[in-house]
Amino acid sequence: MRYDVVTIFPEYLEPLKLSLLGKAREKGLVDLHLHDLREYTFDRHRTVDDTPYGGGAGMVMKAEPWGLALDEVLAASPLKAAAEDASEGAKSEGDEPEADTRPLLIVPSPAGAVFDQAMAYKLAEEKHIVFAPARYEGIDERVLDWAQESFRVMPVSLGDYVLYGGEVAVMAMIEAITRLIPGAMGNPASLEEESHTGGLLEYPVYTKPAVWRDREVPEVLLSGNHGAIARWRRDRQIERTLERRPDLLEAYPVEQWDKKDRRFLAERGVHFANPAKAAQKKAKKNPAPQTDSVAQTDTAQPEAARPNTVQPDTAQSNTAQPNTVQAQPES
Ligand code: 6GU
Repeated sequence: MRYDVVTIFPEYLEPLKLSLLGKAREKGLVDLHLHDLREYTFDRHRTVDDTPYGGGAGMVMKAEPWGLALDEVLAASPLKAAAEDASEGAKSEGDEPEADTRPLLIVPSPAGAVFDQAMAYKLAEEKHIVFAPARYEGIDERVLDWAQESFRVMPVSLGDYVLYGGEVAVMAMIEAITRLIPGAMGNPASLEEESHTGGLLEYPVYTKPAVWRDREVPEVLLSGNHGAIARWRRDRQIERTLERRPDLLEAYPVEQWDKKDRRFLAERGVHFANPAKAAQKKAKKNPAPQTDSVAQTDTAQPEAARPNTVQPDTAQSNTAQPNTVQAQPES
């Protein structure tokens, strides 16, 4: 994976080069190139911003420096060579549909699609990602229009709050993406168990000593009973998710709750509407034919209701639909 970042604060991202990407960089899995936007200005003050046409508060980033910087990044793209090879091959072999060899241009913006683990997994499959973090009120819109000819342009937000600029968002994204590149993690098994991968939050962890400030490690973890430990951890995951992120519980694919999960949730006032039984009940109560009732149940979970599984869809990953779990304690 090659990352390019064009920014007026390259020194901000410098630490990523040194430590954060550590192993992945040593192994040659990632390659980070930082570009100072001011290098693409030619006036004495190295001006990158100007007042907005139409008036209003704040400043807008000028198009010229961005255009020149992105030209240079494009010329160095590893995908460029791939594109040239492909077009030569196509000439001789005929009508193969050409793959999109444009690099991805991520434009951090609070107005973008929200970044999540599913998106990170998808982005980890890319070969070249270019980041264009803006300061001030944003970049002259014509840059983004023009960039679509040569890049797949993707506005991405870190969440529903506003930062001074996109640099911190770029750092967060690079970290989240890099650790998902095959070979980048010391112990890939830890990816399978962590929060947001399986759709539930992670269980709590403990290490030695067994007693610390009068607090004991939960007994089951010392029992050596692997089945009991797995069950205890699963219960803690469900408990935590219910408490902190009920939205995730609702998006969890119903068919993945086992009997013990359901019992655990029922004890906490969370019940599942069994679509088949609900339909039966309804039919008994009201013998008139209900042609559409079955179709409306949740027996057939759409793919889109699984944002946290391993095959995410970058473009539209936030289409989780509530299913039959009601994450509300009974009163
Ligand atoms: Cl990506 N940029 C800025 N400036 N603010 C944000 C953000 C990005 N994500 C959340 N807030």
